[in-house]
Amino acid sequence: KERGRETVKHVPFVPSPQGTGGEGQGSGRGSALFGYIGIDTIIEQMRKKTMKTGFDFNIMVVGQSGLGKSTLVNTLFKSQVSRRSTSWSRDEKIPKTVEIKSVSHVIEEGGVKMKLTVIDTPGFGDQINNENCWEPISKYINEQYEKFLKEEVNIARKKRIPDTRVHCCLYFISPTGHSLRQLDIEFMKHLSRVVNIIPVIAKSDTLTLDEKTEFKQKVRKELEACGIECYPQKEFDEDMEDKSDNDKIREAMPFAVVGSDKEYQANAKRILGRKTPWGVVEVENPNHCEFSLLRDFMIRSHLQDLKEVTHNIHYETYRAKRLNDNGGLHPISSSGQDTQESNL
Ligand SMILES: Nc1nc2c(ncn2[C@@H]2O[C@H](COP(=O)(O)OP(=O)(O)OP(=O)(O)O)[C@@H](O)[C@H]2O)c(=O)[nH]1
Ligand SMILES: [Mg+2]
Repeated sequence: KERGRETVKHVPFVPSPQGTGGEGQGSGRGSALFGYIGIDTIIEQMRKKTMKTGFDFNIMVVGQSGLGKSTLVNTLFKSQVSRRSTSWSRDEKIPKTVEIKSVSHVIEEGGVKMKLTVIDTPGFGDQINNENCWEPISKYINEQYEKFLKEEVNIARKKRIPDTRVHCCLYFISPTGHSLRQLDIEFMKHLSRVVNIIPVIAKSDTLTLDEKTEFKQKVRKELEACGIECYPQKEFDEDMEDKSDNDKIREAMPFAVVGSDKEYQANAKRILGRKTPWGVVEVENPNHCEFSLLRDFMIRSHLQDLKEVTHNIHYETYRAKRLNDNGGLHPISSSGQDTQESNL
């Protein structure tokens, strides 16, 4: 148990993962040659602040009706965060235009509160003529940047600007096994520069293993041929470590996912799955599908980065352009010329 201790010089505490306690640490134990300063407590300080304030995460789902968007979001966050359209009456007409609906929930885990907003886009790609159906979505995304900018350039701005900007857009590709449709390409072409797009292959339990591998490869090639860069974008890798981590993700994209909100019993454990005549597809089993890869990547390793890229790249691009044109914006007070302060 004590292995590795003998070389520890200045690593006096490990923040408790349970989110409790934390007091009285940072002193004493294992001091360095000239004594412990306590720089590393910044992590603990930040943790406490985040625990107090919580954070926003806004995720948008786009894809044709019935591809399992609502189901997947519910699977990701293990709850009924996204309403299933089955609650709509059967004879309700297909909406004429792309509607944008957002639902917010506060989810808490280990004392950390996340205000999750799921932005659904029913009607996308459901028309006979789907030309330009990316437009209302692009408009919505830009409106959120505009809202944020308006707050930011206010002379008396809020200490914490409400963040409604879309941090992540999950794009659902139909599991055809053929190739991307024009609609998919158009959407990603127009939006990959304004928002972080993560493409996924929907309902991948409908593909055989070979079909899945082949389809994934094909999609990657097509995206490359069209010059579409999804998240994580190569140009924003910060160092070699980032690059090698992200290369692995880029090579594995688009994740072939399966969603479900039904629980089953497997080896004395409750699991989310889809029951078929030949067995249960276990959503979180990496041998069955890539749901857990997506979840680990999107939430457990890159959630903060998704927020940062949104703020530092996408929003910044919008902001620079907007302030350059200065169309419609009130002149900025001289003292507040540079408002480039991080709000993350
Ligand atoms: N085979 C399979 N079926 C799925 C999967 N995910 C969802 N479904 C089923 O597909 C149907 C549609 O799922 P939804 O989650 O409502 O799809 P949606 O994309 O939100 O549909 P709209 O809200 O109408 O745009 C439901 O019957 C789901 O049970 C999946 O991964 N594999
Ligand atoms: Mg839905």
